[in-house]
Amino acid sequence: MSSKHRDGVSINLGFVPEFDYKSSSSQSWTRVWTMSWRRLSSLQRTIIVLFVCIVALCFFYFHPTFQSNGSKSAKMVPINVPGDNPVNNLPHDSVREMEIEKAHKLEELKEKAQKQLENMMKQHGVKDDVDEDKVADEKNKVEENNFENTNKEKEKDVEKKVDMEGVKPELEYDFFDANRKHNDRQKAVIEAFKECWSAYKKYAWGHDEFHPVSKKHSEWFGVGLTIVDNIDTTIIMGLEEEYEEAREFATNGLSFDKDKDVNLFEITIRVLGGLLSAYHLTGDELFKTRAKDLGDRLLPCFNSPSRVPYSDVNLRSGNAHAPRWGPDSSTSEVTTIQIEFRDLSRITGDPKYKEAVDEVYTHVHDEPKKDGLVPIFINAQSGKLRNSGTISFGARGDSYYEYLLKQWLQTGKTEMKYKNDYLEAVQGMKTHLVRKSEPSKLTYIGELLSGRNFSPKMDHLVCFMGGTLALGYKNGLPEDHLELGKELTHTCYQMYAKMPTHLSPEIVYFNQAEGAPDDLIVKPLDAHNLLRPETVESLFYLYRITKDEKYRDWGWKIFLAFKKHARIEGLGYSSINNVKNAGNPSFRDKLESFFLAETLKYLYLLFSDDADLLPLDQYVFNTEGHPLPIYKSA
Ligand code: DMJ
Repeated sequence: MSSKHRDGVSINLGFVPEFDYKSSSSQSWTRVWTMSWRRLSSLQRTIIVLFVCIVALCFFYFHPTFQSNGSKSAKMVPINVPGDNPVNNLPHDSVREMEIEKAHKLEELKEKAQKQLENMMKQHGVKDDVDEDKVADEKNKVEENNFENTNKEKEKDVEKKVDMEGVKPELEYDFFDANRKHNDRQKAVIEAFKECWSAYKKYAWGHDEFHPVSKKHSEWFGVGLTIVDNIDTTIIMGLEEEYEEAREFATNGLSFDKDKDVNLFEITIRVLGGLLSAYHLTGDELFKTRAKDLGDRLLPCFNSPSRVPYSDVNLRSGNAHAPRWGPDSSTSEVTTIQIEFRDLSRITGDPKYKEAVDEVYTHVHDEPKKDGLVPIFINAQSGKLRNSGTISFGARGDSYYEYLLKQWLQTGKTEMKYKNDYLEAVQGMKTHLVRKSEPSKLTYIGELLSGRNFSPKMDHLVCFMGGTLALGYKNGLPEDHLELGKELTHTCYQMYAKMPTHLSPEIVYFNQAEGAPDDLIVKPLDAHNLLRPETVESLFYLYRITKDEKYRDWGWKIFLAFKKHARIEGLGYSSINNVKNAGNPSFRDKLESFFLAETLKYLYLLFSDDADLLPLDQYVFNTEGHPLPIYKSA
């Protein structure tokens, strides 16, 4: 059987004509036809059969023998006007009954033919595109659909992009605008940055760290750390020449294909964070590509039995392991990579980075805690927090708390689990760790040794918390957070002001005994200063949030103290050994990359009068001072 339909008309003959070659008068003619027929493809055969059928049908239909009134009145028979009922459209004349019957028959034939055609096409694997018009129609339709779909996809992409990247303030701010104004304090900070940069460039370019006294360099990760950690600093300060140098290094000098064990946390916050920030501030795909390459090389850290990451990984082999000094990872380290990995997922569209760090967060979230407070060690094998570990807002604990708040902010305040954990931790901190010193009643955050015994020790690292509390308040958390943030920042400033150099030691102990002459006790081994940023970071937040000028003045005094005691003319800045000895603080011969990436950056931002420069409702700074966009959702 064969049929063909065109323009909605289907005709069926009820049989498939057979070529009766055996009874043919000419055997050779038959053979030729048979062979020719066999050589045809299924499609060709189908078309021929259809053609024959339609000719036959026309013959039956239009031949006078088959006409009711002897005329070619077939035109009176409604033939499949789509959507019409043929019976309703018949003429009212004497042949109506016959016409009706014929119409019904034709309808039946049409349906039958249609089914047969479909079956046949299925059999031959032919789609109903044998009709060229239909093919063209279908093609147009497909193209139209594709066009529409592509547009829809594009629209979706735009939506996705907006959703993925959140607001895009970076594109609205021209960092290299020649008309950007800098006040005197900002100019002084820029000068300090440029001095460090040019000395590093001269003596250590492409190496991780610079030693300004010996004019030597050293490697940590082997990735030009000081450059990558500071691409965004050059952008934010509007230093186009330095930015171009950094970009050139990122283009031609930077490689992560290194047989080097790196610390997951450190390289994430400094290098991955630096690249992500550079990408957001410039939109330059190069930084995204580099960030993705690094992110991929760090992922093996998460292949631990508990999914809590190992602390270290070899960049080339992907071999991940616990630190050399012990079986545990630091709690703050495994919980201070989430902002960067989430951002990497957003910009690449690949959820694997976010998923890896989310799992870690969820795991730590589910672990038992002391009123929201965590011990500073966690085992990557078992995933257990070490309960006998110290509880601290300083080394190895600090940024766990910082990233609870900042993840809530980064996700557009949509993920309440972060906020709730943060609120619980602040409450736990107030209950167990916040005390006042004697005699001046300075508010500070101590530690719980072995998770139990209070120690009045506070690392300079803890000084981030004043700013974090203020940032929480700015985002709707209770006002007493701001008050506590102010008190803590005042204490941190006193850690500078009370020292002969006006620079803070690395660690202080607060006096608890009534009647003692001084609030601060500094042990000889804790008297060094690494040019750390936490206090000026808090000053930056507190100034932005309260607009109280005293925070700028404190920041300026700190900057001047750095300049006086940590500067080596023409070579930039070095960490120092003894903040208690103003006559001879002695250089440690090291420029930490965070001095430029955080300390100077936060000072520059603290002194800035430009309200459009990195607004806090559009950017969240990672723990290394790299601004990343706030999204509208998780
Ligand atoms: C930086 O790398 C980061 O601020 C980190 O959170 C703590 N240590 C240094 C600065 O002190």
